[in-house]
Amino acid sequence: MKKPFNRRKFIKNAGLGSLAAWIGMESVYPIPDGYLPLALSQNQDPQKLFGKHKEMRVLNDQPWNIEAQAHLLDEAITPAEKMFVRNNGIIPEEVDPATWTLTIDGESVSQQKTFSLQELKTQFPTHTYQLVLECGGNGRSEYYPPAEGNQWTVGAVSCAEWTGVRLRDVLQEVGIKDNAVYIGYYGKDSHLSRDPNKNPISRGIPLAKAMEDQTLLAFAMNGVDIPIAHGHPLRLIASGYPASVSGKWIHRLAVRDKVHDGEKMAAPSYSVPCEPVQPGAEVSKENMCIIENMPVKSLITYPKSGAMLRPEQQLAVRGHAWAGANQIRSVDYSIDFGATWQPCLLQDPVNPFAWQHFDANISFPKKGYYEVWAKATDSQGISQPMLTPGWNPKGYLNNACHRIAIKIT
Ligand SMILES: Nc1nc2c(c(=O)[nH]1)N[C@H]1C(S)=C(S)[C@@H](COP(=O)(O)O)O[C@H]1N2
Ligand SMILES: [Mo]
Repeated sequence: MKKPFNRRKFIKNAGLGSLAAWIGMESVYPIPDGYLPLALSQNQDPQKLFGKHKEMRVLNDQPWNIEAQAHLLDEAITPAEKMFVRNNGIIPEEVDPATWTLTIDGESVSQQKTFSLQELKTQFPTHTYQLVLECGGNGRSEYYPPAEGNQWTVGAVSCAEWTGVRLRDVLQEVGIKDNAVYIGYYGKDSHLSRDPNKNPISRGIPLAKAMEDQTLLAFAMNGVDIPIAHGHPLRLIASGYPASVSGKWIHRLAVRDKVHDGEKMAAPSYSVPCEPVQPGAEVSKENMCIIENMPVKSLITYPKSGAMLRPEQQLAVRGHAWAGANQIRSVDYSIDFGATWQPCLLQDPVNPFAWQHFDANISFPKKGYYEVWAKATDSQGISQPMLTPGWNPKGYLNNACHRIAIKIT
């Protein structure tokens, strides 16, 4: 029986590399070599479009939402090909760095000012930091009752090396009024409806966050121009907060005398119940609070889940840990579902808001099935929960322990 091509299901379930497997599985009629379902024609293929690794998982292509898998994030600095993509709208089609400008305006700016990209690059000192970007919805797929939206597993996180000028330096040069409390961004991406009067997203940060050393107007990533999918030619980077505040393709920043009221600032977007609620509860907008710092979290990036070893072999595991504004104090692992924990070796961060690397050599007592769990603890003594934490309507902030399966045979 020939099944109809279910594109959504395919997009949901398939890695980019498993097209052949999918065809073999679901199609009875032989498909000649050289044909591809239209959905994956050349200009729709994220490998070709954005240079993404073939094991990246497409969650949605309208707009593009693509996640990594834990084992793809093994490098200390995330390369562009393994960096998740989270778009709310359509990537800008015409981007010309030579004519790109950034305007600083808003009711709390002393005097509106516009910079060319070249002026930004040459009038202010340049800084480079390794900075974690994690989508507020990373881990959403674990919540029950389920939350609508991209069903991110663990791969909506990255730590790349970002280069740019400090937002603080630019704001100080422009001048802001005493009543300034918030900075809102505007990007050049289009709303899915293509309505030019609508923004797909226009979020922002409190002034104190804007003034931090590591809050950048970035023009380079990993030593080269930012890839188009990640905000070329200019991007706000405010690590530690949900990555939705790190506006891509920015051409305007508004200095606000109130909490910015752009698209997706209002609850329920990027907000959680101010007080914990029972799973499935309805929460009114007045009882939702905007997410600020992301919680403590870690990821085992080696080995890939499903590794097999012989009893005499030791397993070298490693990964990264991060905690919003805090440093990581320790990472522990468990091979007995959290009954006992052993410390991992932990490295210091290269700079604030960079993820920290951990590793451990693990011996297993006997043959059989194991899970290796990792649990990070931050500088305030707060650890990751072992189960999915506080349910919330949009499925944000799941920082439950990551785990991989191991077989000793
Ligand atoms: N202009 C603009 N900026 C944006 C977005 C967007 O859709 N448009 N998505 C935000 C969200 S929700 C996230 S998680 C990050 C994703 O960054 P990345 O695609 O570079 O990984 O970008 C943020 N900045
Ligand atoms: Mo996000």
